[in-house]
Parts: sequence; structure tokens; C-alpha cells
Amino acid sequence: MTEQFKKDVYTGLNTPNKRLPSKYFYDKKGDALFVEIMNLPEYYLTRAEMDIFENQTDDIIKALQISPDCYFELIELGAGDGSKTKKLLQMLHQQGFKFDYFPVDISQNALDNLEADLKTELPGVSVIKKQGDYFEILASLKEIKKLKVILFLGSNIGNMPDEVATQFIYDLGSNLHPGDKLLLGADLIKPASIVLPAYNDSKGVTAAFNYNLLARINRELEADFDITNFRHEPEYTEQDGIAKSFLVSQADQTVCIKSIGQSFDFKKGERIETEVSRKYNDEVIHKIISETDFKISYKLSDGKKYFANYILERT
Ligand code: AVJ
Repeated sequence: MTEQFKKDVYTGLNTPNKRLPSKYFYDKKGDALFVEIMNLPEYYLTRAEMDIFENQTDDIIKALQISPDCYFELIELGAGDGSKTKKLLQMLHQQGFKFDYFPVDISQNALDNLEADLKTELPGVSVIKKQGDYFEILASLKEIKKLKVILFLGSNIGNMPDEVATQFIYDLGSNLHPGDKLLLGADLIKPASIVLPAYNDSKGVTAAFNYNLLARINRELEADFDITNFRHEPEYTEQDGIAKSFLVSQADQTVCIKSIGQSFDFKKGERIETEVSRKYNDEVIHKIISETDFKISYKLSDGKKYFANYILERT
């Protein structure tokens, strides 16, 4: 883990347009900050997707086209706290569907908490935790030729540039069989007046989430970033539909990262790109899916049309 972290920080800071991979936001501190973000009034994404899972649970189940007597595996990639999934699990259980729920996450801690929570809240649902890499786990599950429904929610896909997202969904398909389903959560393109505050909340939680990436490099790679010398800066235009977050150097400064054995110069105003959060419309989604072995079979969106869940079928 640390070796890969070192390598990624080294590569990212040695390119002319400095960047750091957003996946490193999520250490213990970052996980906690992200939970706070999901509860912020400005961060509409979680509530919008929750609206779909709460108010259109039946439609989701109908659109998945699974018959009540056919067993399936419900596999969630990046399960988190499972608050949205619970609505679906409850309804599936209530309607007598035969399934096991496989939450997949890199964090054993997140999985243990989710399991404990489901044990009390939905004792009738069978939960099989899978800790590790998404593709390794899917490859191991592919051997068992059971019908699969994959959940990839929260617009987590948005952290990937379109080519990477296309490859990711294609690779998911390689680990599935025809007829399997993928339920994909996607934040929709909307005006900057709504999107920007979601990445620049008034309490500064998103800024703290961004700064934690530097703090983590300080902690784990023995670096001496002075975090007060960087400022959180989000960017978004409705035109391209891509939100980005940066850390802007507030002065000419040099930072030493001991475990890499290198110093890095930052000019005043120079930016480190730390996250891409792509927003979607049907055209972008169709283009991505057309280059995979999936077809779009249904689309659900919330009352405000902020967010969509696409149901894709492996062809
Ligand atoms: C979890 C990747 C969907 O991009 O909106 C929240 C992460 N970053 N606030 C997003 C995030 C800043 C989030 N995703």
C-alpha cells in the first residue's frame, strides 16, 4: 500500500501539471470527513440518490427484471455505510426474493460496521462480506455461475476520466455473464450554482477533506507540507460538466517528502489537481456504454432531476 502510495505521489508531483490521485483521500480521517460531507446541506448527491432508493424502490426492482424464485447475488462495489442499499435490501426481502448481499470494500472496518448494522436492522438478509480489490473479487465470483446484480452507486464512476470509466465498465462486463445487471449511479450535469457549493461547502468540510490528502502525505511519507500554505479551490462549468478540485500554493515554497527522497517546488498560484468529479447526461452515458458489452435498459431519476440510476444489462 505505502509503496504504491509513494509511487503515485512521486509520479503525480513530477508531472508539469501536478496532480494527486483522489483515491488517497480515504484513510480513517478521510472516511470520517466523507461521511460529514454526505450530510452537508450543499452536498445534494447522496440525498438525491436516496430519494430514488426510497421512493422508487419498486421501480428499481421491476426494472432489474429478476423473478422472485430465481436466486441472485447482489454485489455492491464500495459499500460504504449502505444507507441507500438498505432500502433496496428491505424491499427485496419483504417481497420474498432469494439472494445474498455481497458488500465489497477495500476497508475491512467499513465492512464490519455495515455487517453489524445490518444484523440488527435487517436480520433476515444474508450478508457475505468481501474485502479487497473489486476485480479480484468479481473474478472469484465469476466461477459461480449465478445471476448477478452489481451496484456501483454514489457517482463514484465520476472520479474516472471517460476513457477510464469505459475501460472500467468493460472490465466489469468481462467478469459477468449475459443477463447480469449493473445499477450505476451518476450525478447529472446541472448549473454551477448547484454543483460548485457541493464542492465548496460553507463549513469548510470539503476543504478539510482536500487538505487531509497533504496531511496524509505528511503522516505516511514523512513530508513537511505546511497545509496553511495551500488553499482549496473547486472548479466547474456546466459547459463541460466536469467538477475538479485543486490545492493552490499560496506562496513560492519547497516541500520535502523524506520517504521519496525528493523536494518539490511550488510557485505561488500553482495548483495540484486532487479530484475529478464528472457529471453526466444521457449522451455521455450512451457514448461510454456503447463501447462496452452492456446495454442501457432503464433510467431512474430523483424528483429534482439531479441524479440518475441507470440499469445496464450485460449483453
Ligand atoms: C464519492 C467520488 C462521488 O466526487 O462527489 C465529495 C467525493 N469529493 N466531495 C464526489 C467527494 C468531494 C465524491 N465521490
